[in-house]
Amino acid sequence: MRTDMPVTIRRSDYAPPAFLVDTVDLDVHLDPAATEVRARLALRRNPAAAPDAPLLLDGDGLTLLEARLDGAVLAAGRLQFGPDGSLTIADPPAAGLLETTVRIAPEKNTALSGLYTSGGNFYTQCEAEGFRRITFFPDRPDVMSRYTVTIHADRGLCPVMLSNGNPDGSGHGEGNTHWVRWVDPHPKPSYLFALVAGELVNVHDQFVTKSGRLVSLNIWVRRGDEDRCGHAMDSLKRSMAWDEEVFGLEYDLDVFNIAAVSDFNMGAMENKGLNVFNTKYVLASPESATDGDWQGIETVIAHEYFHNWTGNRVTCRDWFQLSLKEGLTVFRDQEFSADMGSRAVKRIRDVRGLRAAQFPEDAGPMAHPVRPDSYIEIDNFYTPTVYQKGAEVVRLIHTRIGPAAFRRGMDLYIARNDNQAVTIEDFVSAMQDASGVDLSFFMGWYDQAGTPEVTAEGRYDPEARRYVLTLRQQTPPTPGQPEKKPLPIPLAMGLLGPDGAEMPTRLAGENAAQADTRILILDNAEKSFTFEEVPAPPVPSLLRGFSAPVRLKGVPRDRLRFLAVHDTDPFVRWESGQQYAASVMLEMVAAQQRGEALGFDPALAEAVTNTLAASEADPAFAAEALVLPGEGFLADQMEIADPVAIHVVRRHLRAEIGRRCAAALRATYDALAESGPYRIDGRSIGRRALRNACLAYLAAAGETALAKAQFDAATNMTDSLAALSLLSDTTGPEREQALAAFHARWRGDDLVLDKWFSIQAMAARDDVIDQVRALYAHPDFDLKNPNRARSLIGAFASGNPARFHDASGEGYRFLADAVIALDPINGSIAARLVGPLGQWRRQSAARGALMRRELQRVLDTPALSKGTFEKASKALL
Ligand code: B3K
Ligand code: ZN
Repeated sequence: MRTDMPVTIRRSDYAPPAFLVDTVDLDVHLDPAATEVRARLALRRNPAAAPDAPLLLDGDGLTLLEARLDGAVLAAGRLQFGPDGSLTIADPPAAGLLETTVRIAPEKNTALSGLYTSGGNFYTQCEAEGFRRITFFPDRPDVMSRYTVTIHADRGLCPVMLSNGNPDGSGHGEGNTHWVRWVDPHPKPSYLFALVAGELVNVHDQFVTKSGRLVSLNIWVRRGDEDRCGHAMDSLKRSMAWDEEVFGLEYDLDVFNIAAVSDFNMGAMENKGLNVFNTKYVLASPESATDGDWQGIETVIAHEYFHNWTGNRVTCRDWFQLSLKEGLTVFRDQEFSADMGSRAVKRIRDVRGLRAAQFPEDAGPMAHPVRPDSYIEIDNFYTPTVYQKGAEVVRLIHTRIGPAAFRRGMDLYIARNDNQAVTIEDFVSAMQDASGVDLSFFMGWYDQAGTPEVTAEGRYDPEARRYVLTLRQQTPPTPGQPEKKPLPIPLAMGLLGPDGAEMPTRLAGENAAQADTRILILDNAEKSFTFEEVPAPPVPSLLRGFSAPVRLKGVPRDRLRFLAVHDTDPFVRWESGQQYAASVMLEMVAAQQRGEALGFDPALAEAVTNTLAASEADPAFAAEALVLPGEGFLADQMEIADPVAIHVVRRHLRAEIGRRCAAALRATYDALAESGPYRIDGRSIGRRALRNACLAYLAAAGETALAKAQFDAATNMTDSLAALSLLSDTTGPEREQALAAFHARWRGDDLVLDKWFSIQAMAARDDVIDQVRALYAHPDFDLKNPNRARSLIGAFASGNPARFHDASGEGYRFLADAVIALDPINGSIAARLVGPLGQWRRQSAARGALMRRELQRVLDTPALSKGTFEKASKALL
């Protein structure tokens, strides 16, 4: 158990920095065991801060070799070291030049925060608080400085040396060393600092901005990976063009570098002019990457590029404002991907993702507002709530004020706040001022946690030809927020006639009817809307396009069936089908719990047949519609989840549908067989998704041989992996043959090997826990590599609910063992893995007790990182 109690940081305690740093001059002498960093900081007192505030420089694990102030060595008496590694300088002048030299050991840095080595090369990760692991500095985003960075290293060890900004000279040094200088003309917070050096090769291209700036684009990878960068480069160029066209935002340096690294804590990082990427989001070839991987690359490349304006030029005042950059940038990358492919399918996927990750978070022990009030470890708040729900809140504003006003609001936001560190209020007020719409009430979405539940009730008066729609909202309590206020909920909606046709709508008091979707604003606990001149009893279609991150409850099944067929909005058609299936499945789960036989609702088979018959028009949409609601989605609808019963029901239905619809499934499967070269356009991706959805049903009905045949013949990773994951659920010899063949073929490719681990961790077999333990001891398993750790531990705990929640508690024990082993190596990844154990309140009493026992065991571990401490202790509250 930790003996010191980690400090809680509160938003209400914000105080401006005591000192500002106008310029930073770094000299970095790279050495894996002993790197020296000399920093020259031009400091001055911040006129906005208290005049006697101390000069505190953050630091973490630094060995100070020397400190000088305006050229004079600082005596030891003026240096005070804090228990956290920080440095306070006594009697600071109002302004001065502070020079420090520190020593660090990149090769010992397994946390992958600060400067570290991977495969002999050097990389950095500074967001949120990694810069303090490189040099002493006021490491907070509201200190923005201009950086000049000179890197020195052995020529053989580091032929390539990169940092932020533009290159500004290079030369020979002593012995076999050389140096390179980089100057970033734009002021930036320390979290955007980056340095990459080592043996790297670049794939080069260029882009001319709309005002004529020639930008050199480079993707830096290990030799041998050059031929897998084409899609990333193409995505980058499309992102640059899109941001100019849609938001008028142009790139602002002469070079844009991306470096790919295989040891990386998350997806990618938007460092100014030098993005660092997990190889997972750069490298792709048809043989080795799935369609999902291709789409992920496009999204992440765009996301990091878009941060150049939303995040870098306009940054966050403090880490509570994280969603200011993340929610907005996710919104921007979602819009970009929607424009690149099918908007409807993109929306469906985003909503699926939000519900799979954010809804449970909002209903669990770590529930927090999009703008949190407090944290122990900020790393724990890079969450689906800050990112995905944050993007939904930006979308609400977009829906409320319309696209034209939103664009004016973005222009105003950037014009007012360029080169500044600002708050969420600054964003909302720009949107308000540009639109003339009062958005003060919308701030509630940033400050209140929990998912609002919305219900609707309609009454039709045939005499008066009037329809009254009453909407109600209510948000369940979350930790620390027992009372909830109503929020402004924009509800996109329409009315359908009995024939399924869209009816024009006219609200009481309006002069003219509106032909299509309109927005109602539910801004009270309850509000009624009266529609006039409604010729027949209407069917309301609500929450079109998922216009707000809420749970729409209580829509009767007959209406869901009607909407699934007739609605004009593709999202509502998909959603209604899913909600219908979910309602049937939850009833079956209850039957299963009572020990009754599992029946079958023929409407589900009918829906599959109808979807297949109409699939030619939009195969990607059909594929989304065919997939039954996921196990996590169903669990999230239950007060007390029953992961095993849910799994049994879903499996039963898949097999049953596979049998009943076998002919149609097989016909579609055969018709979609691909001939010709592999293509990754939207239609080809949709066709593969639909074909693999058919295969999944057929395999569930026992057609293992078909899956094996596809596996053997596959020429792309999408088809190969789809077949392998179906085989991995089975027990026959084909399974072992396929897994062995896959391993033999791909053992030299880390990204593909991750998939091999994940598939086995997520398999629907009774002996999965034993297999997962065996894989943990496999020679190819490496706890130090975050991708590999996630591919086994994360995939099992989050992707295999029925086995993770095995009644024996073995799944929980495995997870806790892994967290305890990983915590001293990489506390950030360990803390992330704790999540699934925190959901104990939504499990049965028996499971809950086992989960709590493991959380307690984690918490009792000596010297636990503060991130893991925060996750485990909050989960136990
Ligand atoms: N800003 C980074 C995430 C940093 C996470 C630090 N624990 C990537 C992104 O959101 O673009
Ligand atoms: Zn981001």
